[in-house]
Amino acid sequence: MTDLGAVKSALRQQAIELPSWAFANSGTRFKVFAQKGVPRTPQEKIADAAQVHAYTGIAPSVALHIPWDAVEDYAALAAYAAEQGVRVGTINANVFQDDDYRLGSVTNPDPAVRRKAVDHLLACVDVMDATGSRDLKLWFADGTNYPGQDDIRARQDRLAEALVAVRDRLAPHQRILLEYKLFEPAFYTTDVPDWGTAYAHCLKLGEQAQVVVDTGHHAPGTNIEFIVAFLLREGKLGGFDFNSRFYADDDLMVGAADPFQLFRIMHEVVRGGGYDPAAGIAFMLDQCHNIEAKIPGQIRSVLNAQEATAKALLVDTAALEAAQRAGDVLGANAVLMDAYNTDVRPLLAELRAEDGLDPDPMAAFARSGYLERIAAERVGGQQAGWGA
Ligand code: LRH
Ligand code: MN
Ligand code: MN
Repeated sequence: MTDLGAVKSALRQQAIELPSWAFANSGTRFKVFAQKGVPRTPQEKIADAAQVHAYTGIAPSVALHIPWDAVEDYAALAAYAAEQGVRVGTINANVFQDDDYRLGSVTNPDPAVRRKAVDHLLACVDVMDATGSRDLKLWFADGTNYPGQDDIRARQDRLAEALVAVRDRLAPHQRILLEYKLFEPAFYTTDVPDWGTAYAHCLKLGEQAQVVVDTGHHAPGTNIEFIVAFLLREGKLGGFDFNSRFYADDDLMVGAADPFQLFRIMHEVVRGGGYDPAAGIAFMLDQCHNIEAKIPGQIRSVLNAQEATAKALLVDTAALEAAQRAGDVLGANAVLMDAYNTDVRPLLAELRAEDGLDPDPMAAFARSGYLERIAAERVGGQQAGWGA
């Protein structure tokens, strides 16, 4: 039997970080569908993210992407976030949207381009100092498109050199979160294609470097929960970029494509002690809403993540371990499936009501009129990301 009171208090500790770029227009390489009222400034993105927190109660921070979210005064931006009831979280360094990076950023064969990329990473640490952020998330679009295009080994050397320079600039409480991705935009080699490569670099960098698992960045069929269990056990899991995929890096709403996979991942997180805030795991969303409304899309994702977490917390650990020890294959599987098949929506509605939130965040936000208000007030939205 699981203690429902303990499950509720664990759920109250949950903190999911929202990506600023989810609130602005983004799309595929074919079309960016503009939406009315999209944020024109980093401040407006933060204001929208604050809405998600206001209705869910579990999304207290916003990740920035620099220079998409460039401002003059980052301390002032952090103060603005606080006024809105949220805080600035992870700083994502963008070294993929400049013509100079055609052949890569930190692994580029040209030392001048590498210097420019590293300088930007170091500038992002300055931003962290101003915002009070703990984590610098590094994803490199670097790679090659054709066999022979560049030296695979030399590119690893250049990557390692850049990472050391960044690590040496970190304050003791700050971390590098290194994100891997199988392919895209590079189609032959990618310089950080998988968790093994990220792990090997982080191991050399030491305690201040950990791996980020973006759930859309693997080959089809990859067992992501195994990677999570392994990295947690090694103390090298830094965080997640949650999103859903059917095919490649689709960036769909969390829990939309495969809620069972999300549950299995959260089960391994709980099992490995990663749900304890002391473990320092950053639970971030990384998605783009191409056709659906952005703020409700983020609310839906947060709620899906919360449901998967509730189910993971409901697993009857004692019964599961007993069945596993007894070699009871069907019994062990049944314990896990019992938790997954529990409808946790009434429990979560009750939790929200107890905490003074509306039990139905989607409906409450829709009723609030916020979307209509920003559509009227904000004219001329900006594009974040791929189309920018
Ligand atoms: C790369 C990625 C990475 C970027 C974000 C915009 O596909 O997942 O996290 O920062 O998308
Ligand atoms: Mn990502
Ligand atoms: Mn991605």
